[in-house]
Amino acid sequence: MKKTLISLCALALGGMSLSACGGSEAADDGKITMGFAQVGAESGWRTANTTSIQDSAKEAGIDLKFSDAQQKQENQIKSIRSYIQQKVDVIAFSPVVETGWDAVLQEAKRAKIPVVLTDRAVDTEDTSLYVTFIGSDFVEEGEKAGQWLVDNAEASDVDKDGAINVVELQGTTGSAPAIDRKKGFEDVISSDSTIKITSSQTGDFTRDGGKQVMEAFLQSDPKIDVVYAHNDDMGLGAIEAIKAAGKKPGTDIKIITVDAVKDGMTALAAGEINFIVECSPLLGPQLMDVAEKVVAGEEVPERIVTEETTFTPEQAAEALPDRKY
Ligand code: GZL
Ligand code: ZN
Repeated sequence: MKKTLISLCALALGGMSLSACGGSEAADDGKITMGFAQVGAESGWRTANTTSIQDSAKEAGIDLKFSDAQQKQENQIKSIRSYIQQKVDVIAFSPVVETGWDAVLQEAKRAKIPVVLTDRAVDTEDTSLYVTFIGSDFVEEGEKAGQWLVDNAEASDVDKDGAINVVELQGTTGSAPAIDRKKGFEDVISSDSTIKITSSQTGDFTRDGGKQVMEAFLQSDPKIDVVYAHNDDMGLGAIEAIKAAGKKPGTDIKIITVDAVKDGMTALAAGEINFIVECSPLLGPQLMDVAEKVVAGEEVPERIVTEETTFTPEQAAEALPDRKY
């Protein structure tokens, strides 16, 4: 289903400049003004995502207003409200959690400002509240992680007790990636009864969070075979905790993560991580392309899925030299 929110508005104005149609008064020079409400700067992935958005806006000649919510939903809502006040041409954001957005998105709709979701989705009945969602399929990312473990089960039972005990470092509670990466992983490993998730807790997508939770797991769970971390940063924190406990990450305890940012890929190439599922942060170019189309009243698909792959240690060593982030 195509969405042409702005085209109806443009038609109603008979081709008058969009600025009279909820567009920005700030940039009457025909430049598009975008308000972007970012989650925070919690991980290597997030900072690469921010760079991609800022660089792409510059490239496209789009006037970008940018805010960092320090991973707090109320800060993102405040930013979106301020963009509505400023009458920007288009609002884009990565919802830190899936729920609690309907009110502010209704306000944007009433102000006739189109909203583009990037990276993470919202859980709402009313899909007229946003024009499109550009981002990865997180369930598929979890499935890819689970499939690697099913395919490498034997070698992953490092204590050879016939049971593969997995501890899970979850992303931010209530976020789409945390919910969906868990779901995809569990769906796939349920096909192998020897694989069990024995402990699971959120590390909030941060390195420190992963380290602290892993320290607790190591104290309470002597038979850990595998760590499944919802992002590289928590996996890297877990590596610090595993080393401090006198164990070899990647050998005594296998590690699977998601993202494939430079630090994660470096640990993978060194054999401290065993498998990484890529989640591309480079959403900037597609976001700017969609913004131009939406403001011009052109149709855009309601879902744009990011292309991404997976990496073994050998593939990481090969890919590292020309990784952009
Ligand atoms: C995924 C993104 C997640 C990354 C984390 O698209 O929302 O948030 O996997 C980041 O590294 O913190
Ligand atoms: Zn075991």
